[in-house]
Amino acid sequence: AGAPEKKYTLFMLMLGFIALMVGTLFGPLQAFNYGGLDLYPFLKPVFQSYYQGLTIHGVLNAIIFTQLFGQAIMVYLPAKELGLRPNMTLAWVSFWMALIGLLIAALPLLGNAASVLYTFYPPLKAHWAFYVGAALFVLSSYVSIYLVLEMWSRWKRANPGKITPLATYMSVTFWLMWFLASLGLVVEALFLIAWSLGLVAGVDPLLMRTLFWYTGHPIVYFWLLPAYTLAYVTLPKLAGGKLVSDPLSRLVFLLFLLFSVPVGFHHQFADPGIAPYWKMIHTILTMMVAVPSLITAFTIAASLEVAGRANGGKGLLGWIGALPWNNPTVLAFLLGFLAFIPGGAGGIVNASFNLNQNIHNTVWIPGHFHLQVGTLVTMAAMGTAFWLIPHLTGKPLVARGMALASQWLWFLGMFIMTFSLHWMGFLYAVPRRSHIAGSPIAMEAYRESSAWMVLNIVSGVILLIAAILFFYVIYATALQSRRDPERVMSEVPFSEVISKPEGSSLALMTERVWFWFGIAVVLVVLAYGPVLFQMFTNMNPVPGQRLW
Ligand code: HAS
Repeated sequence: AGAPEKKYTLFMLMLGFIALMVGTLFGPLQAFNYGGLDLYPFLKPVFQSYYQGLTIHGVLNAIIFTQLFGQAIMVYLPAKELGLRPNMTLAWVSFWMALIGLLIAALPLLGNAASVLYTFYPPLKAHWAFYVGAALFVLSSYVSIYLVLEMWSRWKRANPGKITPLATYMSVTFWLMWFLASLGLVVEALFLIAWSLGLVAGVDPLLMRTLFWYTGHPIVYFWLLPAYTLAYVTLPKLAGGKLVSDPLSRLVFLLFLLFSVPVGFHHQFADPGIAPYWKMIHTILTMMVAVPSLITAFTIAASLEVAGRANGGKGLLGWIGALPWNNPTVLAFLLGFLAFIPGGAGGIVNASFNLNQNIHNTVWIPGHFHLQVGTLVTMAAMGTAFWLIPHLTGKPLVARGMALASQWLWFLGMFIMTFSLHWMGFLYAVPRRSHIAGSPIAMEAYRESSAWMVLNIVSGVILLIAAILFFYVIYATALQSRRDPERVMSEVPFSEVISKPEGSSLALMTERVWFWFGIAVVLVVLAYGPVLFQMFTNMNPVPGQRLW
């Protein structure tokens, strides 16, 4: 594999994909549940319940896979762009912390002692090993933050006055955003560990939920931004074109740094104990954080148009057909972004204080986030694996046709599933996270809407086939003995840009990263400070309910 950072990136990436594979296999079981088909009784005694399966599905896919993908991509891209090697000792420390944390958390998950879902709301109480393992896993990302900031400052010292190259800028703002965003989870973890070990008698559920959502919304941008980074810095080139504007792309990441965090109350519109005006402030800030995605829609679509026209596409829409749909990486991004349009629109419905009443805690919500993280983010990772694994190993992609089929099927399966979930949540208020066979309320809502819910079974089967094809392709690629450096990309396909950062006042303004980070901190203090102060001073601890 050559350079040591390649080996590190491959290990992080593959560990992430193993987590995704195990987590994904539980997906069809959730989909079948909403189709009225409960397969969990057949999995006993290995897996005990729908809730155990749902916890494994959510934790592995949404928390483990996404973070590992970020730790692979958002360290490797700046290293290649700057031509610098990260501190390899610390890079491996981060890998081992993630792996050991994952294994510690996996034991109670597999033993049904942590079936608390990926939101782990008290008073549900998991075994302490779950919280300790998860904390160690998350802390490994702090090492990644250091790796990137250290490379960046090394580059800055050698290049005084120059504008940070784009992928590195995206990576630096991404990791700073995550540092600020993760603090809620870190504080919550301290409470939960003490509580699960019996060191404190109880914890306050509202405070825990608030700390959780402090991190829980920006974490979705922590999942999203590696996909956006790849879309900005590699997709235009892979599609045969150029990125239209470097400064505008930087602005997007700066806006995410500013607005990702102070928005968490939009998950708590239905919670008592938070005054409505605070919820309204978070609604407005949430609308602000949609802006960088709207800019992304423009910049990526315009860059794709440049590519399509360079490939010979003519007329108003002819460039779309001229894009390389037969390149599995490009295909994955195109389909992922198409899904992101209704997903983003649904997000704006969720964020609208009053509309939220209609869809909160219904299956509309998993419909929303399977378009976002389940489709765009996952497809960006899958699509990138098709060139990145060959690039890292020197082994060419096998079964290209299967790679293409996996992406079409994944998109189709997610489309059918999310369509029916949105419909069912919106029109029939089918509750989310409900074991249909075990919940009379869910059963009643389900009966009214059963024709739609059957689509979930169809989608579960399609997604299972898509997953088998995808995992076959990547493991067959990585594990083959044939190396053929001629047939793999030897360099990261960084895109050229049309509008450059040099001489741009916008680019100069965004370059003052620490100043903007300071503003982001101030915004968070204003949007959260008074409420958190009140919650900490009026704690109302409850003992909790052990689940094992
Ligand atoms: Fe969300 C709940 C609001 C984005 C994930 N969200 C969730 C949950 C998850 C999640 C996991 O305000 C459930 C948590 C739980 O378990 O309870 N979300 C938003 C808003 C956005 C948003 C306003 N969410 C995401 C992303 C996620 C994600 C991204 C994962 C990666 N979300 C909410 C709210 C809730 C919520 C409430 C709580 C609801 C409740 O009551 O519980 C925005 O950031 C969305 C902005 C996006 C856009 C779309 C732009 C379109 C683009 C595509 C361009 C297309 C191109 C294609 C270029 C405005 C960029 C060209 C193609 C060719 C072929 C030419």
